[in-house]
Amino acid sequence: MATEHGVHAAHGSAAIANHAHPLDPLSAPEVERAAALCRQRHPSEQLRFVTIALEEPAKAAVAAFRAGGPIERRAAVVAIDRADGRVFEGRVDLAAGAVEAWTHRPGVQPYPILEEFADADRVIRADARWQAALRRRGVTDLDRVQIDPWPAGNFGDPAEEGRRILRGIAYARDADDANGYARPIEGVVAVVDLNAREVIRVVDEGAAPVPAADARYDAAAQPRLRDDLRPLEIAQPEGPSFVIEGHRVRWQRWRMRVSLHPREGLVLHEVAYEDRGRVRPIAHRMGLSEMVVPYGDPSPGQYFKNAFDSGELGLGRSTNALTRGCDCLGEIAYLDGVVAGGDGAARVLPNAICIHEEDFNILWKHTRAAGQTEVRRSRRLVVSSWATVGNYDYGFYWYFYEDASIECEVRLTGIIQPMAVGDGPIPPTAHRVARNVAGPIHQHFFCMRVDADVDGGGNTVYEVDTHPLPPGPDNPHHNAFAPALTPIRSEAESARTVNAATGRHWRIVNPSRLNAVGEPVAYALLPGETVAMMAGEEAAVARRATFARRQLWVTQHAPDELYPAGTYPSMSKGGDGLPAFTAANRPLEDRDIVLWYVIGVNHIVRPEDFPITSVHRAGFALKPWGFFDANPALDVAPPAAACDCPPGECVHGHDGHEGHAHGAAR
Ligand SMILES: [Cu+2]
Repeated sequence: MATEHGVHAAHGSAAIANHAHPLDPLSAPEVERAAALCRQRHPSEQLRFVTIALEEPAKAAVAAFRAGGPIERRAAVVAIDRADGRVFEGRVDLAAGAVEAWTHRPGVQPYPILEEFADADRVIRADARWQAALRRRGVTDLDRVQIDPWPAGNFGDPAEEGRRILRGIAYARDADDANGYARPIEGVVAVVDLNAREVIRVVDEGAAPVPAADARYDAAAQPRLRDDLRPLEIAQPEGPSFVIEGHRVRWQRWRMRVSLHPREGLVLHEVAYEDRGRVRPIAHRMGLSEMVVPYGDPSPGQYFKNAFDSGELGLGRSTNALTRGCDCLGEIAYLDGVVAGGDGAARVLPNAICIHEEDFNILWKHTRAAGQTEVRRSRRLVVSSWATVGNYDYGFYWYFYEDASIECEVRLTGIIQPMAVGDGPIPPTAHRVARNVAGPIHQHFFCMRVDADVDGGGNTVYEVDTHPLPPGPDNPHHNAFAPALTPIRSEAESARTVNAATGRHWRIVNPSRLNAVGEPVAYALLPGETVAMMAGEEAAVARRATFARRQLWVTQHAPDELYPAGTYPSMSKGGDGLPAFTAANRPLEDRDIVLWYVIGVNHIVRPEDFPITSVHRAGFALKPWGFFDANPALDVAPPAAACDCPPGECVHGHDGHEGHAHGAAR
């Protein structure tokens, strides 16, 4: 795609070929070539593909490419032979046309493919026990019932051991376009074996009245819509200020690569900032590595709800096609995503990633005296994507600012996971939102993986706590306080918690490079809203999502350590991922290190969350901390467009700018 302003987004292999880079995601032809080669290697009629993704080349190979070396293109494949349920991992050299490895992985369950969801839906609907349980609750229009497949978790049930399990829960609907989550059918859970393609058990306990109200949120269902807003238009008559070449994005001093991973969703690579002609790296790779939503209600229809939306469901493949003017406002460029269907055919996800600029109020300002104001508008580059996973919709946003700071923000909206309740008192683990509908309490955890590369070379993470200093001759007025920096020396020390009382944050320091005041350059990781995991230590989810029991982990970089709950969290017993990575207790000082920061949201459900919940935002920031010698945004130009300051008082640059006529320009 090329807009009239010469901004290019990578659509299809031609654009990729023009800007080929070892970190480009697989193109549609590459996905299909990998699938075809795997089929030759494993010629089963029922071979299905879970993921076909770029096997990211080692950092040394990327550096060699930059120095003029060859480009490597390999696919990492996860496949399941549905004839016998065996899982395979493949490694395909796309240039050589060779399957270099094809490994049977017993005892793991990759996330289901869409065909399996369809199978589960079919066998549940046909099951007489399930039909009877619904009829007992007064649900008779079974064709209209919506069935949501839930990851099974692992609760130690011997009947589920070694099987490929999903739990189907059901919702009554009066129309095909009804709110699918308004009328939960409580206490009926169909347990499906996806390999056997059969319902192995129907849980039927804890019944409650099926809510009657359809709780619609679409515009057509509202009695009256507001009509008191006048148009607000965002115009960039000369086009946006960023340039996209293939997957590379440049905006002012920022440099990065942007792509969609079939499992992780939005991923950024080679994030760097140009400082006086030198491109200084900040992170090799940043993105969401896992998430989990543990529910806190113990009832039979709820206790198992612990969705790992990335590793158990696939965020990339769940990514929305975004719409200009609705999802994204202004001068927008989109990048497509490419994922593999179960049959190995490439599915192009159009408009998967939105890239645009936003005015973001004031960057900096000072008024010396009346009429002597220096003020700069803040402009930010926004890179975002949205995924819908069942009832919830999640936005993943990265903001890049002109003062070299970065913010990561997750946006949560969609519909709460509902629970049907009677008219009497309900337990404290759920909150009533409407007649016979409650929202069980739950938490959302997002583990953001930051493969740090602060100014290149080795980095060290310091924990920074600010404390009062002891009173004494050096502190006679008892007012002194100062930060204390503690290095995180090894992985045994690396599972950290936030601490509001000491204003705790972390600094990623490059000990080999000094700034103008003689201190090592650094970026700080500043926590935002987060919370501890509430599930008890012995809870299945606490063992499987150990990452969410802390807010920061640091590990030494290893190319195969990407997922904090392990590569295959579905039905895992726990222990994979960060607990296993950090058990090696590798040293962390002046090394190639990875930070895993966990955003946590405690969701005590409100009536206002129903029938749809407005966006809630949570995130963290990366801020230069002595990375520069002074504020790097001094050279941001004053507002050029017409401003309203009185004649003679406006000191911010209108030299030569036509149209800046002191309030006369509108
Ligand atoms: Cu929630």
